[in-house]
Amino acid sequence: MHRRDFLTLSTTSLGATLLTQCSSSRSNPITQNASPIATTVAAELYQSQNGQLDLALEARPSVLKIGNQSSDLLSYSGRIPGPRIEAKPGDRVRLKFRNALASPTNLHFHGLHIPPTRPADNPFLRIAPGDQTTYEFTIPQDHPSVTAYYHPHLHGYVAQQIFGGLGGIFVVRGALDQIPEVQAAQEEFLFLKDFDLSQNFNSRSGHMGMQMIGREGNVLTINGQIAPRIKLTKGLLRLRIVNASTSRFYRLALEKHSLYLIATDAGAIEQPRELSELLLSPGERAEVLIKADQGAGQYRLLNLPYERAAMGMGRGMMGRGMMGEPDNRSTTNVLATLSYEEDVQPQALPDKLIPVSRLAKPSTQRQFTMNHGMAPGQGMVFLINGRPFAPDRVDTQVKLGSVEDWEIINTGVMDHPFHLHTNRFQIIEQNGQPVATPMWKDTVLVKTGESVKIRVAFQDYPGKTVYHCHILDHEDLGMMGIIEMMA
Ligand SMILES: [Cu+2]
Repeated sequence: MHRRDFLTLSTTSLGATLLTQCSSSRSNPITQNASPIATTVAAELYQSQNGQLDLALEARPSVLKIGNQSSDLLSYSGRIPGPRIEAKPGDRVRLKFRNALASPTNLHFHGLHIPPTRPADNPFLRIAPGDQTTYEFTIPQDHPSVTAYYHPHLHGYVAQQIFGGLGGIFVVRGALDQIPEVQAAQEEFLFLKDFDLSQNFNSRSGHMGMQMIGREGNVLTINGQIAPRIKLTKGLLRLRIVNASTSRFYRLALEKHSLYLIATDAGAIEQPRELSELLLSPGERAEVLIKADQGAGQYRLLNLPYERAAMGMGRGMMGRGMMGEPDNRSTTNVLATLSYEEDVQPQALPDKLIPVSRLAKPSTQRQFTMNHGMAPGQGMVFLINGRPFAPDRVDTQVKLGSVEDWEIINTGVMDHPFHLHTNRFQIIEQNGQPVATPMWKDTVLVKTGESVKIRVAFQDYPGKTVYHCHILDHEDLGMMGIIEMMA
């Protein structure tokens, strides 16, 4: 029962048989972008020492190689993905940030429960080209273990800057990392990002049609590499996966292996759940364990087809397909190859993970309807409750300490992943059906024509922040609202 609830929520409800079908089906050719070039390379790592983490980060234009092709990209300190940042509850983080881009920018710490105000996670901060600022915050003592994601968040520039390459992983280590079976696993990070290397940088924003559907690139990477090989030296693999793409969805499956989900965006679940596939929309993260129990061999990590717009919509009205872009709708891609040899012995899964507390009954119910419309002189705009984003308007006021239920309804023709900053939430209902498995999320996919009810406890931090669609072209085109948390 619980398992079924979960599967309908986080996957496209297709069974394990799909794996063999898509490997052999002619209408679903598997494309491999290039021959595998390397094993995964860990991103440069900044770890806290004695409760303090000091680092400098610069957003800058960079010529970097993706596969064999050098390209004009954007990076944090010359790296794609940006340096991996790791801290622990109680740590003080001080991040000196410089903007060497040609456009204004800022940083959002997606998945961290820290103040939404300056100098922490303020999405309204505008750092002009050439300027610098210091971000400074403390990871709360009770912060969960998470795989968080830092990226630019200045309205109007987000999609282009993320599509250019900006983004990195921010890990908070804690109780989940100390579970013996999890600790004994081989840990790998998968930072999923698509690129358009075919044109010069400034023309890559795509025509308006691509922005409407949400721009996608035809080069798929993991940690900046095309089809990397991951060699297992242990019998249990822990994958910490971030969808860091601007718009692309990933529907992941590993040949012959189940994925055992252990954590969603904003924390661990209570016990591992077996999945045949995992759907991640932009901004979502997940952690899965994989048992090396299928015999020595090579197994492909696949990205299965997924349609994120109502039938025909992407091809006709929005101009996708006219671009000649390979898309997710009919193609299975090989994202990586996992391999292990005979001497790798399967290791046990943990029985129990971390309790997920049930939130109190809500004092307030709200509805948020996501749709799109035409605005005079602007063309298509993306709307929440009929309004596009306005920087000077507070859309939603909540009281700190209260619990609220939000029903998010998608009446448009495209899927929209809904993200709330600062406070994580639980999914209570999907299309009117209760969701029995408690899990912590900060981004939830609301498919076209569907509705999701989430429950949020507003904790700790007063101030203004935002909620928005995490297809970042949609966010830039207006699908964002301002929330003020009142002390
Ligand atoms: Cu959207």
